[in-house]
Amino acid sequence: MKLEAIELRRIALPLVTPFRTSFGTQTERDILLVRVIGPGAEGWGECVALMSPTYSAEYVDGAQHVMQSFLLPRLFEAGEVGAHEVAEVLRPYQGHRMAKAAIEMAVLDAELRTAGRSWGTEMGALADRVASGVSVGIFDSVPELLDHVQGYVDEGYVRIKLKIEPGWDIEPVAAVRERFGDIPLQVDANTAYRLGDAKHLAKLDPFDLLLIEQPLPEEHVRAHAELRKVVRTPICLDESIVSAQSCVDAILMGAVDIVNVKWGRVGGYLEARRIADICRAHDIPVWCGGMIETGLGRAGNAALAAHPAFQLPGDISASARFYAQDIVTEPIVLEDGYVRVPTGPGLGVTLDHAFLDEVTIKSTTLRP
Ligand code: NPG
Repeated sequence: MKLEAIELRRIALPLVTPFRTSFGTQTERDILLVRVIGPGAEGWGECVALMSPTYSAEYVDGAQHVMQSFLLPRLFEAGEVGAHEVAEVLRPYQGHRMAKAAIEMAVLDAELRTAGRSWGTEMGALADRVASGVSVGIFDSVPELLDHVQGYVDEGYVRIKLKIEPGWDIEPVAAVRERFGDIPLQVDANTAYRLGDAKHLAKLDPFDLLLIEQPLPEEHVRAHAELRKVVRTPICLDESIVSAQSCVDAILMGAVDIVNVKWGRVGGYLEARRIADICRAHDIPVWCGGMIETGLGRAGNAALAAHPAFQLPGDISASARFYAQDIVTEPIVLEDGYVRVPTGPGLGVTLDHAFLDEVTIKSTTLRP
């Protein structure tokens, strides 16, 4: 499409409850939305970078800066750009995958809306609904954790993921197993351990977890291969998989049993789909991660997770898990433990413009 203008809009959304992980506690999201405008076409994307560079090197102010100073001027210069060309056009600039992903998402949304095609069609979706798991943060005490897990189980989530870190691992997992029986359960360490903790992590084996997600740091891919020799629980990589290439490398290195696919982390939904295809060819199960997206990203994630490579429930919880009100008019809801895959053109959701204006902090529009 020909890009006539791109709006960068920052919104602030409070979380319904603080979300504590080994990389910090989130109480609100400061989200950068990207709106592309072309002749008779409009599309929206969202940038999943957090306020500080704690999950990965990216952060929201940095994402906006790199977009304004480098990515968007280059995109405008390119003239006519299709969604499948965005990554190639932006390739001269290293990294900044979440920023690039948001731009590609907006262009793809505009393109699919114009063509009357759904996100699911683009992602290779075969299912019309996907199993919904919930990610549960770290708490000060086990009874507090159990209360929260009980709430999510009552809501119907089909899988529970517990955030862990040194000092908060075996005991909470044991307590959740004891109280909730054989509910599908997995843990996420967000890089909080080292290979020297292998024997300690093996103490999780008796709890029959679906997986341990990213126990070791992002660049410690080979160390995950070593860890797999000591720990029986399947090892899942999140932070380490930043592209289709790094996914292939991790598989061939024997470092991974299961892959968490996050579109923002890997530079976009199109790369996420390539990773799903690669994993399917290698018989590596995948599941869809979440980055506390608004209804835009949640809709895209539901469609991505309907691709046949996705064999485990994703972190695709209802909008209400994090937000009292979503910015789309059809918030993602839980129906018997599942989330419906949108079928309308593009992302298949409509923005609630009145609410969007209410939560907007600032907006800048750039033109070629
Ligand atoms: O359901 O959207 C969700 C959140 C799932 O735990 C979740 N995401 O490490 O996977 C993660 C974590 C995360 C959130 C990572 C925000 C980065 C940003």
